[in-house]
Amino acid sequence: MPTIVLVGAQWGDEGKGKATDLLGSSVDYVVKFNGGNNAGHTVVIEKDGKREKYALHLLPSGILSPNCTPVIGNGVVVDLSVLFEELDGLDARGVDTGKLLVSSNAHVIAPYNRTIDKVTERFLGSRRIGTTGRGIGPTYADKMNRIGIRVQDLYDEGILRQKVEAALDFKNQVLAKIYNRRAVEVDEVVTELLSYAERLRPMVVDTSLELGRALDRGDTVLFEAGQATLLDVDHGTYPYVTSSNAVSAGACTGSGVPPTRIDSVIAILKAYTTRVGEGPFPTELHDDDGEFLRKTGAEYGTTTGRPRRCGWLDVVIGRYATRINGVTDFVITKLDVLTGLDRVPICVAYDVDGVRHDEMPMGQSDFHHATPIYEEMPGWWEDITECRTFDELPENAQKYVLRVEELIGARVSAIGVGPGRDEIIERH
Ligand code: 2SA
Ligand code: GDP
Ligand code: MG
Repeated sequence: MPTIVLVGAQWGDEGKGKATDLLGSSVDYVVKFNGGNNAGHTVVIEKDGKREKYALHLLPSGILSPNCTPVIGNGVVVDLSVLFEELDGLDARGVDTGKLLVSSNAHVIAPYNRTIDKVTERFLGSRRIGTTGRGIGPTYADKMNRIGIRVQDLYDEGILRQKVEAALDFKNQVLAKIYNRRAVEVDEVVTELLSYAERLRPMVVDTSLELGRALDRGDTVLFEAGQATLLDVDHGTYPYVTSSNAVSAGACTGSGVPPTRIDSVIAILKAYTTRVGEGPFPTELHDDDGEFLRKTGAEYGTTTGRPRRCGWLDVVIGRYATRINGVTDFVITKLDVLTGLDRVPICVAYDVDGVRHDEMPMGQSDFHHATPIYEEMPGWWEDITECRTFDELPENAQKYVLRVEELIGARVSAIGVGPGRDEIIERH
């Protein structure tokens, strides 16, 4: 398949980084098309018999594959200090980062937007979103308000200054009057942004044109989503979402590659559910089972270290992800984490005020008090991390996967049984 979009099916941290890394070795380009350094993708690679862990935030996970060109598309918001920090970190570990391309249309996270993200969350108190505090929302808000700073603006100091002035005109009043903060100096911001320009210059291209030409040549392109379906600003649990389009359609707007050129969509589905930040979560567990999933699955934020909220698998969400993303294949990850449970519940529908809902309720308030209706599957106790074929899995683990496949309505073509690159079962 020349073009594949890879998305998260739930609330993120499904293991997209590992899946992208796996596919990265067989594609020519990996494109990040949404979000920024709010993402945290962990990739575990075996090197000289030792396990090495990489946590990627802003860079596409494909950067770890030597033959692949990583691309930051126009839909991404770029914190330039983080970009160079991450590049330096990888360079120091011997990863070749020289192929990275950055869209001239991508927006830049200005330092004041990090401040605004953090103070807004504090100001909201109990109504906070639980953002990562990286300035993502305010930067996308500036983009939509048409007062954003783009990568190309760094190459015209006059324009850059005008844009920073326009953005700060209003923000300084908000910072002073509402948040009781000192005004941000235009000069300070312009100087900081210009300090990155020279190092960035060789990476800056028209990435839509580059990708269009690559596809004309017959090259293969993988689009890697940050965050996930239920964190999508249009299709997620608004307002408890991120500020970008994390569903498969976002790959087109976020890269300039049209829908007619997309061939397949792979969704990554964790064998249970997690969420970081605030917002509704029908299958959330506040008991020993929840603690078991958090401990066994090491469910702590890759970017912020926050403990992730944990719960059973919800296939109402799985089916929703199939429909919204047009999923052609699923990868179920972290099946190994469910080993050792007597029974494994799957949420198959919701009860909302005595009414059964097989689909996501139309209204957000209904979703907030949806009670899961569970179907219980028998558990397994055997260690499955060494399994490499479906048939090697214990019978009950096979049954779990087959039942999930049936309920979500799309094929499960791979199953993760551990964090390592090779800890995967492919089904042909
Ligand atoms: P933001 O910062 O504006 O995008 O936050 C808005 C909501 O989106 C959620 N969000 C995430 N959820 C899961 N994983 C993310 N990445 C990191 C990870 C998170 C971390 O891989 O673990 O380290 O805490 C991510 N990024 C954004 C966020 O929790 C808000 O609910
Ligand atoms: P992403 O944001 O979707 O890329 O996911 P994260 O990297 O934030 O979180 C997924 C975590 O699960 C990482 O620590 C991965 O190393 C780990 N992981 C991925 N697949 C598997 C798997 O099949 N089993 C186990 N035990 N861990 C996995
Ligand atoms: Mg993550």
